[in-house]
Amino acid sequence: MTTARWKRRPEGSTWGDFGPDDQLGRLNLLTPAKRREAAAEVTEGLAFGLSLPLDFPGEQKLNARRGPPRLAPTELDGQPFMNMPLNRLDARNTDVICDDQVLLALQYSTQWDSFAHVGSWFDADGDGEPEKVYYNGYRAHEDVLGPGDLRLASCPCGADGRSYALALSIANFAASPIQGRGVLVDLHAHFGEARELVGYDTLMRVMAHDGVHVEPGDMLLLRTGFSELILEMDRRPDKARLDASCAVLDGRDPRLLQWITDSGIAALCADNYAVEAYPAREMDGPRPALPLHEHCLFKLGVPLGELWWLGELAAWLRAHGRHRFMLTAPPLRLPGAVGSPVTPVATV
Ligand code: UVW
Repeated sequence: MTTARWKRRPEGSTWGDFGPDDQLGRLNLLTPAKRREAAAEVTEGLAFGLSLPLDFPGEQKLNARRGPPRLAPTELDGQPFMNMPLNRLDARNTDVICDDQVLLALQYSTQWDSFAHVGSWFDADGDGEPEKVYYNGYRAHEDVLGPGDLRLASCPCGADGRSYALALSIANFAASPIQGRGVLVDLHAHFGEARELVGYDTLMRVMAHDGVHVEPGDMLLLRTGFSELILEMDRRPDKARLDASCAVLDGRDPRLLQWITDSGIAALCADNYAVEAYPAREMDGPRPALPLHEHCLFKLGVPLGELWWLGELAAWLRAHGRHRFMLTAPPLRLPGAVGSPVTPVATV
């Protein structure tokens, strides 16, 4: 198969399988039938919020590029609208108004990664030269724009914009909202706070022990205990301790990556920093720094959720001998954005 965008697709990828212009990847498996299966998991009517407060982890230590949210009032004519009596506009007004804005690194806390988050150098047009491409062959500088790209001036962000994903933006995951069946694997229950590099064998052993079954179109959630540690640290993260704590997937394990392909999961989420160990295990030669990100975001079209808060849900599921629930987790419908905070809700 070839499309207008690519002649070659990466080995093991799903490019084109969901259509030549697909931007949803495995989220296409969140069908009405799948949502009915998810709804059948709702027997108690209990809802669990799966987000950290968005000013956690705190400081700028987990990722030096991403700072905590900065709130400020909106302003008009130099007047900040915080506790603003509207009688300043009209003496008869009795209202008092607060109205704010935020500078927010979209992947600072509980988040989704879109397929525009991680691409790769790959020879998609088959001319022997690799180019920078993303899922389904969408192109850097043409479909995913950054500072200096000429198309920025004519895109919906306008002349002041400095980045904009014309394709593969996170807004797609809100327009076709992420909702389906979630399945939780509780790695923390097996490893506690010990740093454990989880490959295929370990994941299969834990799932078999706990009787967890995953079907195509399910969204897989991994509880490692990492975001519980973050909460304990109360916005003063101890990076060295976090780096040495809790289970994390081994993105360099080819059998694990193949299982992600074969299982048909629609999304992969964890309560830790990057789902996979970062830095990944050393390996010679050209290779992705983030192999699981490459496999999921670039090749398969499987969104990654990170820094989710799963402690309470995991405790309830364990106490009730369950693993499945309905998961509703649309990101912000923010056109052009690469990532997004999310307030996922699990309903049991
Ligand atoms: C890393 O940066 C390691 O992961 P992410 O960007 O997905 O948080």
